[in-house]
Amino acid sequence: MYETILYETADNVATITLNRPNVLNAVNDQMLAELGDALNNAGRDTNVRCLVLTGAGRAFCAGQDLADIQARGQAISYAEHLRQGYNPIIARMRRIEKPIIGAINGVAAGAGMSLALACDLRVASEKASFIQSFVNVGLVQDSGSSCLLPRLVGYARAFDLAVTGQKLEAPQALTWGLVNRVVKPEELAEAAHAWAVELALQPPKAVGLIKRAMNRAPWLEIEAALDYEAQLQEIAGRTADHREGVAAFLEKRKPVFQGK
Ligand code: T3D
Repeated sequence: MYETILYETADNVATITLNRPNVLNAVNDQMLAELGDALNNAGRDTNVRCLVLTGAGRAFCAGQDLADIQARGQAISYAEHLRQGYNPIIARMRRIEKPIIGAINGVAAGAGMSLALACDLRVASEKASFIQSFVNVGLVQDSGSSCLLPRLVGYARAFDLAVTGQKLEAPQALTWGLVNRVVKPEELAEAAHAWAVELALQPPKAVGLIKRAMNRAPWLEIEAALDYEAQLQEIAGRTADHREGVAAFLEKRKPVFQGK
């Protein structure tokens, strides 16, 4: 049983809800532990083919709980806190071979924005916004923002957001390619779930390998990227789902992918 998050599964989709609404779902150590555990569960569960990450109440996530920072003082180093707490979660989100949709229901600030960026896809409420709040409290970007944000919006926009700590509203985030879709607040949960169900019907192995390839390819020379694609295609090409996809096409019917 979790106390700081909710974890629900339906229709081959696991929905994780950050659930400390009184503090805009600010992240404390218990939430880090529970989120890590939930991601591991979703990763292991073969019935889960897609994840949705969202927030309870009016915010997605306000980043690290600043009251906790003040209370802990210098008792733990910032580097260790990140290495033990946030970094494994962001790495897990990027490595888990299932799509993660961020359903961004409100403000995503600091490490909360990093969590949103670590999703594969983002659908945002019209009320959502994004803030690289780190600089506003005299800190630097962490939890992957320095890496993930420029890849989504380009260096100049990412740098501007990072050094000013200004709010990026959902419509602008859509124009910049930071979110895929913007919907009315009351439609967000259903839109995210419907999208996740759609993705869950895709061949899971192929989807997972696509995520693996797209995580790695940006750091490779073209020859290495081509070879990596060939390696992954060898794996995908041996799946029953590949044979089902080809058969369904030739028989003019919809494929049913079993994840095998
Ligand atoms: O080692 C390490 O852990 C380092 C890691 C650092 C990672 C980080 O994430 S650093 C950045 C931390 N986050 C922030 O600096 C954001 C702080 N919050 C805000 O700037 C604002 O709350 C928002 C812009 C996100 C939203 O503003 P607004 O006006 O809509 O709401 P509010 O009134 O400021 O907040 C509502 C309540 O949530 C309020 O509590 P109250 O007065 O009703 O009792 C506020 O204190 C609380 N809250 C919001 N964010 C946090 C928080 N409490 C603790 N920590 C927060 N991050």
